[in-house]
Amino acid sequence: MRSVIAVKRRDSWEFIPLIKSLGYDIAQIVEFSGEKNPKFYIGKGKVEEIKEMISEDSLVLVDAILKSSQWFNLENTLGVEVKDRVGLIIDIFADRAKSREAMLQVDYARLKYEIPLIRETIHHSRLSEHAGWHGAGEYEIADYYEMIRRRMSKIEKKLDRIKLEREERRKRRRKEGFVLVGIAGYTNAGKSTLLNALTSTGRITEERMFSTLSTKTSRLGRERVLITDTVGFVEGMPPWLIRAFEPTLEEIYNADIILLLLDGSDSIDEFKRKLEVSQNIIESKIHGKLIPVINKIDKASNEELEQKIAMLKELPPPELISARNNLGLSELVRRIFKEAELEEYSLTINDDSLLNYIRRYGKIEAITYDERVNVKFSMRRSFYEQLIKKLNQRSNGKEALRG
Ligand SMILES: Nc1nc2c(ncn2[C@@H]2O[C@H](COP(=O)(O)OP(=O)(O)OP(=O)(O)O)[C@@H](O)[C@H]2O)c(=O)[nH]1
Ligand SMILES: [Mg+2]
Repeated sequence: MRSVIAVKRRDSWEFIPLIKSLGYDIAQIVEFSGEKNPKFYIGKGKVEEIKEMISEDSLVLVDAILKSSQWFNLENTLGVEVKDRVGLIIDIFADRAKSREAMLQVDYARLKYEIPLIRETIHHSRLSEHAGWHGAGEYEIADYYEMIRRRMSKIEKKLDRIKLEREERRKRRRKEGFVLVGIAGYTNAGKSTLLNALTSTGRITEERMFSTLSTKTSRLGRERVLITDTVGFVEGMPPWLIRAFEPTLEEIYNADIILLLLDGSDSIDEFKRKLEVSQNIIESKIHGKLIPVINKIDKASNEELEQKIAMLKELPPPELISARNNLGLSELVRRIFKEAELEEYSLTINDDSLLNYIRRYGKIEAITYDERVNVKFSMRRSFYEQLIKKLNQRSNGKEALRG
């Protein structure tokens, strides 16, 4: 086990749980406040302090997004491996990646992360100031750099293909009358728990960050509603890292309805910060309707909840739920139906092909037969309008008795 020195921003509580979620033991914690020194990011005194602590196998994790020159200067001065917040997040993703797509995305992110660091190393090894990238010489590094570029473009192609497949699938599902719902939210908000509660699938949920990396889509009972759970958000993901996960996030961007899940048990400040981070990621990207959902209301006082609701005033009214305790879920489902214009209808028909249409694009709630067929069903409004058109074409409207 590596001995980890966590160099943490004084006001951040999230960095330590992120490190622990990788199973690392933290040997030392050093605190800093803000960017102090352009050369190292942290102040020179802090660098000296850390130097005193390190042993040969130390890993120094810095709670910042470092410039490649700062990363280089830190590694060079400390003589051990240094990673910043982005490097740490990529390690966590790598640890969790299970599906082929997630693994490709993580590989891509890691290469993208390493490129500027390697470039920096090449630059310095030309000036012969540094032993090279992980001990390699200048030419080896240049070869490695080339190899990385080639690998990245290969992965890009594969990811593009997956993206296309996803697009096709979404199109197909919409054509079949499905409403696509995406659950978006900060890591650990309870997204997978909500998907499980709504669709009774066995999604892994854990009290740790980033238990989910790949997407999972499940059907809401027998309804024409598909719900997708995906990777959570975290502060300090640079735009290129978010882009690496784009095919996954597109399930949210392109959903008809986006549930923005918020953790109601967070402190007011945390709630606000996570709301801002999540909104920044989805803002201007989503096309569908947004429903804010405050989860874990079992762990929040009414007074605090009111303050949190007030923070959402620019957004549509929120639903309050506890995914784990099954609170507020039927109201949430009703709201999804409403936003999706999934409505209940009753019709009397005497044409099999119309009944097949209803079966195919809607959900039959009840059906009785006398001379004709009386059917109660739910369906998206646009599909219902198509149905009425067909019905009128067939019977000049005489047979239609709307309920
Ligand atoms: N008290 C309480 N805990 C909840 C509730 N919903 C979820 N949790 C807990 O919150 C933790 C995280 O839940 P997940 O469903 O894994 O969260 P997630 O958003 O999928 O997290 P990532 O996949 O890591 O992004 C788990 O320990 C859940 O049991 C709730 O309504 N109340
Ligand atoms: Mg999850």
